[in-house]
Amino acid sequence: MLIRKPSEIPPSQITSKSDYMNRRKFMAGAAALGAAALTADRLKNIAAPREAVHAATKLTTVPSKYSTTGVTPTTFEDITTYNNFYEFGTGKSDPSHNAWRLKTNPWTVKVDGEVKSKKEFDIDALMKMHPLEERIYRHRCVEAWSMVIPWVGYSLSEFIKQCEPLSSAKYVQFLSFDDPKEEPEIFSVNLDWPYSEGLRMDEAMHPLTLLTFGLYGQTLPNQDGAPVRIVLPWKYGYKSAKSLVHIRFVKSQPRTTWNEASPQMYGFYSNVNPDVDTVPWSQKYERVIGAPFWKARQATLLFNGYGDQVADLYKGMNLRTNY
Ligand SMILES: Nc1nc2c(c(=O)[nH]1)N[C@H]1C(S)=C(S)[C@@H](COP(=O)(O)O)O[C@H]1N2
Ligand SMILES: [Mo]
Repeated sequence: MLIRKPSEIPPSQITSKSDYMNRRKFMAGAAALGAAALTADRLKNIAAPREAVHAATKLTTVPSKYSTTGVTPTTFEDITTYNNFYEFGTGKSDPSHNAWRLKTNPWTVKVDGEVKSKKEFDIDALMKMHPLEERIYRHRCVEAWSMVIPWVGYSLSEFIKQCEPLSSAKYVQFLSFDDPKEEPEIFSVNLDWPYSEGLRMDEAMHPLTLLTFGLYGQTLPNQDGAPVRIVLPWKYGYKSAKSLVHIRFVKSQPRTTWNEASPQMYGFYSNVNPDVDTVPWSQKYERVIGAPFWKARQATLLFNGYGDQVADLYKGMNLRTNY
């Protein structure tokens, strides 16, 4: 893990004012006492020997036909220090400072709902269920910035088969770990925890939907959602829930965190679409993290460029009303 002094954080990684303004309203007016405790805690965290806590493990991968070619991955540094993981604070560098507290071993993922029988999967068993692939995907946040990330994982569909869902399962719900003992910053964010996301069954079964265990050939850094998360390259980043502990197969559309917080802004589908603005953000362009300024502004692509593979999922649907 990286340890950096605040002075070493380049300006590009400091939360821009608009990012801050737009999500600020979800922050509770934390009581002064709580805020002070949090600051003291943060100072403690900066002093902690993080490498000792989370030594990354190298992962063996096979190439994948689903990997995006012709794109240069964002640096490991940017991918692991410019994060959204509100359980560890809302600043872009907060997760890299705070997520060392998360204990990722032992770890189990519980599966229930509309399945033949309830199951629990140990993280080591999960990682061995199918050969791990390297999948280079474009990653697009609703805050109109983008990265290219070499993830490691396998298609979620492989896992879903092992879960033996019933025909009554129409949606899949993903729930993240939430425990203030390991995520004290969670208290300062006024969202309905645990973080919840959901997909229609056919979206979850799509081969591009990745059950993700690593990036850059090693286990996920905590701030990127260790030890297991979802990655969906054609949707805004918030659909990709991190640090999963519970997967439910359900009959109807599950609650999703950002939709619940602001339904006008964040729809259930959240497919990347340059023509549907996420008021107050325009989605016409994106800012490429780490790119020189003359290349940093890039036109947004419908389905983030994955239309050839995923457009069929939405055939006949109005993408404006089903945003
Ligand atoms: N549990 C949880 N999952 C989450 C989030 C979060 O705050 N909590 N943020 C989401 C958002 S907005 C984005 S853009 C991606 C960021 O993933 P990254 O930090 O690995 O780039 O994670 C998503 N998954
Ligand atoms: Mo995001």
